[in-house]
This record gives sequence, structure tokens and C-alpha cells, in this order.
Amino acid sequence: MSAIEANFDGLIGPTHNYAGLSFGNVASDKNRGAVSSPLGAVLEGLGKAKALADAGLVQGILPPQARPDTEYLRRLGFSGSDTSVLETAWRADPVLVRNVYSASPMWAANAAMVSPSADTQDRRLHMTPANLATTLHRSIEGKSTQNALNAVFPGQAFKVHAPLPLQSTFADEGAANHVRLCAEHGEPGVEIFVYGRESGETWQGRYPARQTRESCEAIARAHGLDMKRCVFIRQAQAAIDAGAFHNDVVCVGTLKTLFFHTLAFEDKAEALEQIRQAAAGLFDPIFVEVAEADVPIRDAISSYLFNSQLLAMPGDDRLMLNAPIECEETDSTRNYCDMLTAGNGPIGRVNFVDVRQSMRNGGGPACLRLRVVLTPAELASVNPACLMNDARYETLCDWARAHYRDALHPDDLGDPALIEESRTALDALTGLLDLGSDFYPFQR
Ligand code: SUG
Repeated sequence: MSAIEANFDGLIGPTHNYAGLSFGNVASDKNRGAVSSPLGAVLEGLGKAKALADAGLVQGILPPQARPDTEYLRRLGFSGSDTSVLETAWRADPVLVRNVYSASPMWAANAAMVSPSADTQDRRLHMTPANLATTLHRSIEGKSTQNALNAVFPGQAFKVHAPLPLQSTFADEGAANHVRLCAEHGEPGVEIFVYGRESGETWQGRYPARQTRESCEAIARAHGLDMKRCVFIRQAQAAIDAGAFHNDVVCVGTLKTLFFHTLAFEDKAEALEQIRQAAAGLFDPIFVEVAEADVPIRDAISSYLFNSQLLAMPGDDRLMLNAPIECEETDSTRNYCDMLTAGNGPIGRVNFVDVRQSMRNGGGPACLRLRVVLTPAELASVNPACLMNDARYETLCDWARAHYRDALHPDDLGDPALIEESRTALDALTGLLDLGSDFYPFQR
């Protein structure tokens, strides 16, 4: 068996809600104040993961983080019992409380940048948790992500770094701004880092550029990558202004294929040439470029066509796009998908998947997963309780039904009962995923 590309999905936490926290994320803004369904969301996510496991892909799970993050509120001067910390903070600043309640770690594409061992100097699999410095609610994720990755990927085969310094110069959003192309997963590949801005410049955009060139370069260095095989590309400001707050909203790639919107990169010709050069001697990249006339960027962003999982499915000779169901409901993207699969290009099939609960916060099928290329030996080292199978799926669905609310309004975050509810759920989860009984801060 050679190396495979596994998907680790973020298990959606019990406080999933629509607080409108992400400036520049059109869906998050549009749905601010809507009633969410944490139970519906977690079941959608588990369903997506289970379907890929059933089809023969290796599928893992990353645990949610403890929310509310009461430690964060304590650092801001709130004191007393956890309940009174929450109550006082809610009275003083409900928006702050919404930030520490966000279930945003579900978007595992933002958990880390990952370099497979085939690309690294020391032949270990390197991961750098994202610091998510740009948004308040996500900037609290990095350290806990590091702990989670250590629990899921233990042992010498893996090198889990600390997040980059939590500073605007090193703003980093993880694999959502990273694409790896290769001939075979286990062979050396080309690592493409996409950044929105350089730290020194005065950003003129309508929305924040969340990734800096400096953070990309630091990660490439820390992972011990061969710089000849690394490409640093600037995301188009037009794409960010249209709502592509991560590159994976307008671009996805796997193996030799890069699927992207024509407006994704600031200098497209230069970007493609750099990729060709970095791949020279390894493989010829295949570019599938989607024209504005076929899919206007507006539709690309509302339907999340490029936030699909691009997958080599067992038994298929062409790639499959695991696309949000919104792409079937949008005329331009549905027509484009029909055209794509009728042609003889590298993408031969499109499957539509319903992850609407996450989509309403700007997270499609590709946001929900972290891709990790694993050799057989590395796969054998992964915490087996975090891998999806029939029994685990049933157990996790039962667990969610026992603990999750069916409806949650952002105003419900002021309800002190939610603290205990969410802790009871996560405490039970540590047993199911074999994370140890001191995994979460509230357990220690
Ligand atoms: O960072 N939404 C996330 C969506 C992340 C999508 N990930 C990728 N593209 N890979 C974000 O903007 C919204 C939370 C709220 O508004 O309540 C949020 O954080």
C-alpha cells in the first residue's frame, strides 16, 4: 500500500451558532442572528465523513474545542465561578461572549498547514496549527488545535509545531491557503502557498486579507521543505473583495490537478508558470480554469463550487468533486458541473452534499476537512479512536443526539445552562475518541 490522502473532519461542537463574527465572510454576515441547529450541523458533518469512509477513503475526526472559553474571559478581568464569569461578561459585552462560544474549530481546513513526509527534509510529517490571528473568535483556537493534533497524531512520525506568533505579520489560516500537487501522494510534491498580503503594505482592500506571505515562508522553512518545490502566490484582491476570505473559496487541487476560478490569483499567468517550474521533473500540472462567463465570481462564492473536496475515489479513473448542494441549486454552477463531467478532463463526477448548517457560516465541504497524506506506517500511528468506521459513526450520532440542542439562537449564549451542557458533552466525547480524561481545560 502506498501513501494515501486522508480527510480529518472537524467534529462540529455543541455551540454551533450564527453570531456574524467573520467580517469579509459573506455568509457569516448574511446569517447573523439566525437560529442554528447544532444537532443538525453535527449530523450533517458526520454524514459527509461517513459517506467518504463508506466509499473506501480513510476518514478521521478532529475533536471540537471547549466552548465557552472561560479562561479567555478571565484574562480579560472577569472573575468568580465560571457561571458568574459568563453572566458578568454577558451583561458587559454579549459580542465578546459570542466570540468565546464560537464552534469555529469545526472548519478543520483552518486547523493547520500540513506537509507530508515525502516533502520534508527530516521525512517526518509536519503540521503547523494556524494562529488565525485576523478574527477574535478564531484567534483563540491555535494552542488547543496544537493539543488536539498531538492527541490525534502522536509519536515520532509526526512533528506538530506551535502556531506562529499571534501577530498580524504572521497571520495564518492554515491549509485553506495551501494546495499540494503531486504525481502520487507518497512522492515529492509542489506545495503552493497562497497569501493575501505582505506584512509591510498598507492594505487597501474592502475586507481583510487573512494570510501573509511572511507566515507562508515561515511555515515552509519550519517544515524543512525544498524551496525549489514551493510556490508563493498572491491571492487576487478582487477575489478577497468579492468574499473569498480564504483561497479555498476559489481554488482546490489534488494530485496533478488544480481547479480554480479565473479571478483567484493576482497574476494568474505568473502563478501558473511558477507552478509549472516547481513541478518540472516531477509531473505536468493540469489546470482546470473556470471562466467568469461560465461561473461569475459571485456565484462561485455563494455556491462554494471551489470549496468542494476534489477526491480520487477508489475505483474511479477520474477525480470526483464532493460539492455543496448549493452548487446544484445555482444555475451557473449546475450547468458548469454538467459540462465538466460530460467532457474528458480530469474531473469525471460531481456528488452534491448537504452541509447547509456549516455553509450558512461560510464553511463548505472542503472547509470541514483537513487533508493529511499518510504512509501506511504513519496511518498505523494515528489515534485509532479518531478514525471513522460504522461503529464510531453510530456512537457519535447517539452521543450528539443525547447532548446537542436542536435549536440555538445567538441570544441563547447568555443561558448559563449551556456551559454545563457543552462540558458534559465534551467530557463524554474524550472517552469515545480516547483523548484522555484531562484533554479539555475544564477537565484538569
Ligand atoms: O473563518 N466562519 C469561518 C468559516 C471558515 C471557512 N473555512 C475555509 N474556507 N476553509 C471563518 O470565517 C463564522 C462564525 C460566525 O460568524 O459565527 C466563521 O467563523
